[in-house]
Formats: sequence, structure tokens, C-alpha cells
Amino acid sequence: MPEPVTFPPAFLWGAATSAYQIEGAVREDGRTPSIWDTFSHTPGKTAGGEHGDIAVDHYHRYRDDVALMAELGLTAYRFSVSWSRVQPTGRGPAVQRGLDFYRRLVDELLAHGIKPALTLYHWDLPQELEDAGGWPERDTALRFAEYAQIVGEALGDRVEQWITLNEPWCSAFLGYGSGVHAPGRTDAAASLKAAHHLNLAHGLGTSALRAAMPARNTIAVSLNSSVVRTVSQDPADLAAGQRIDDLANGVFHGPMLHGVYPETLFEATSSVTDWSYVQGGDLQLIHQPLDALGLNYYTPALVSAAGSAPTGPRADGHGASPYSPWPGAEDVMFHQTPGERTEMGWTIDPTGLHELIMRYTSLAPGLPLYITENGAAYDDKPDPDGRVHDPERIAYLHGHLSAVRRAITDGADVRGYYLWSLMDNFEWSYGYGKRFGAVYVDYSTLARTPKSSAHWYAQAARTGELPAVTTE
Ligand code: PNW
Repeated sequence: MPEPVTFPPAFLWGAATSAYQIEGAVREDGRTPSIWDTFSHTPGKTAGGEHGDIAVDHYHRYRDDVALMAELGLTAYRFSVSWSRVQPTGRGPAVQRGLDFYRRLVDELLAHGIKPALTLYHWDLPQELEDAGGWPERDTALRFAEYAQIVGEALGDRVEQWITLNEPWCSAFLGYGSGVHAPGRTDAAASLKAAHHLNLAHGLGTSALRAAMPARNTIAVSLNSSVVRTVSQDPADLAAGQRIDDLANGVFHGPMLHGVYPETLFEATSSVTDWSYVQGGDLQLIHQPLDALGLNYYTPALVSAAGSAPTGPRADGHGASPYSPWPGAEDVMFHQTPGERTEMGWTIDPTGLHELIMRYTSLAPGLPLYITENGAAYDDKPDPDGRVHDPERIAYLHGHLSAVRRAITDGADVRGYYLWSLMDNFEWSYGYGKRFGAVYVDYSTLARTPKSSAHWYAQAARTGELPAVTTE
């Protein structure tokens, strides 16, 4: 018998979603288009031209969805607010009907004893702000601070856990660099400018939230910090690893946690940008005290210097685009890491999660950590009896939660885990074809059916101990 894997009693057992991926109701109660509405309705941008117009209709079904979360024993739920529901033009006064939806959602969660964790920005910039230049423009960061204040004032009395940005790497480099995410721009210089203004938005937003909310509330950011490995210890490969680490991680955690950009980042990107938009005082504005750090983890990256190892297709799992999301490091080669893969083609490697947690434990000593996303896509299908068996996802969750537990044993302060995702949803440029949910969604009826992994996770949440991995 393997040792039981048990968690501290206060550990949060959560699931995560984001507004555009689940809500639908894109034209209701004053909401206007975000960059994801525009992008998904642009031919050729998403698989099969799929979009979030209806998504899984959570905007109308939130009560049932919260009831389902309660049935599954979740103790926390991470969701995001759609900016253009709250501020349709991205500026000016708030739309009360938009805020009311989130008030009702939060009250429903609290009534079921589920702790809400609110993400302010999960990639859905109001289109009007993109039309004014988007994240490469400094003004977008100022607009974000105003939006943060509005939401903080409206919901700060009932939501304790706040997250400013979700995965700014994706917003900056997939949105403005490789163009596989909205707004679909392919401009290396603009992507670095976007990264700086996202950092500034985080800092200004954090200050605005502090001023708008009760002091007991906690503020964090969710980074999809990559675990970057190199094919060898050769100096050229190590240098390639350093460049990718700077662009994936240091560009965000440097300013946010330590108030500095890595020197090596400035050097490696000097042919792309002169960083002149980093104004005096910006780094202090970005470097705000945080109460926690959210880490999203799916798979590690394996890189080498150009030409030092067998060449092949780019295997960084960031979608097909002739444009690189790595400004100044376009020549670095990405390799498929060995091992089994999920439906996204992402290698399953729980050791990477342990490594990531330990790294941030030493980078930010004393800062509580949350795994704000982790999960896997599989090609789930209901059996003739209507049940959905997903043993691969159970094994994935078991492996990764065990890695979290090992990190806690090794001294990391991990306070909770949010499975990505509560239910199947709109997987961005992949459309509805990639199912990450613990709950299956039938896209013709929108009926929800918990998969066997949801029952497995429910038992873990109820007992604080991981059930054995079965073949169910
Ligand atoms: C995250 N990459 O997206 C997001 O926060 C979720 O909204 C998304 O559904 C989930 O992970 C699964 O993909 C990512 O290319 C998208 O490295 C792309 C990458 C990483 C995360």
C-alpha cells in the first residue's frame, strides 16, 4: 500500500474558470465586445470559427453551477470578471447590472460555503481600449487601475481573495507577439511594451484595490511561470535557457516581486526594443507588497541553443504561428519533453510542478502560494449509460497533487489548489474541441455531468486525502 497523501485541514480545494470561456450572454445587460469577441469572430482565428457567444451559458446557469460545486465538495472557486460587462467602453462609470451578476454569483458561493477568488483580468480587454492601442499603450494600465477600483469597491465587502491578472505572459506574447490569442497582433516590440504595461497595470491595480477594500482582503497575481529545462549543461544551451526564463518568468516576477527587470532581459532584447517606455518610478509602482502568489502550471519547457540538438518543429505548445512569442529569442529551439502527453500535446510531468513551487518558495520567501490552475485536456466521451470515465485525468490530478504535497513537506507554503477547469469550456483558439473540465458539458444541450475525476476530486476535498487511482 502506498502512503496516504494527506493535506492540511485549511488547504483549499478549488476549481477555476474564466469569464469569456464560460459565461456567454455576450450582449446582455450592457456588455460590449472584448478583444476575444472580435478575435473569435474573425475568420481563421479559432478552430472551426468557434466563439464564446453562448459558451456554456454560465451567465444564466450560475445557480445550478454553484450547486454542482457544492455537491462536489469544493471549498473555493476562482472565476474572472468580464471588464466590458462592468465598464463597456473600458472607462468611465460602471454598469450596475454587470456588477450585479458578480454580486449574485458571489452571494451564491458564500451561501454554499465556497470561498470566491476573483480574477480581474483573464484576457478579455474591452475592444474600445484595444482600438485606442491596447496593452502596448500606457493608458491601458491606468484604465485597469480605475476598473480595479470599481470592482474593489463593489465586491470588496464579500470577496476576500483577489487576483489582478491571469497569465500576463499569454496576454503580451500570444496576444501581441505570435498572434494566436486576441488581439492577434504580431509585433515583437509591441509584445514587450505590452508586458511592461501589464506589469504596471498589476502594480497600479494592486494599489487601487488596497485603497478600495477592507484590509483583510488578500491580493495576488497568477503567473504561468514556466519551468525551463535545457537539453544539456553546455554554455550555449544554458544561455538559451536563461533567455527563455527571462521572457517567460523574470519579465513579470522581476518587477512584481523584486522591483527590477533582469539585466539579461535588457541585453537579449536590445535589438527589438530600447525599453524607453519604462518611466522613472514605474518599477516602484509595479513592486507592490502582495499577500500571495498564484502559479498556473501545465507542462515544463525543454530548450536548446539553435542547432545544438536535432532540429524539428517547434514544440513549445503555443499553437501554430509563423511568429514567435519569444522576442529576441526566436532562434532558441523548443523540444518535446519525453513522456505521455495530454490532448493538448503537453507532456505530463508533475516533477515540474514541484520544481516550480520550490523555485518560488526561494524567490519569494514567506509569500503564501496557490496553484491557481492545473489540469489536463482529454478526449472525454460519455458511455452509453451516460457516465463519463476519465481515468487519465484522475492520474494527472493524483500526480500533480502529490507533487504539491511533496513541496509542502519540503517547506513550501502552498495554501490551495484550483483545478483547471470546473467544466468543459471554450479553450481559446482551440475552440470547444479541448475538454479540460472535471464536469462534462454536452454542447448540444449544455447539460453538465460530473466525470469520474470530479467524483475523485470531491472525495479528496471531503477527506483531505487523495483517493487511490482507479481505472474507473
Ligand atoms: C491557461 N501556453 O492558458 C489559461 O489561464 C486558461 O484560460 C486556459 O484555458 C488553460 O490555461 C488551458 O490552456 C494557457 O501556450 C494557454 O503556454 C496557453 C499557454 C499557457 C496557458
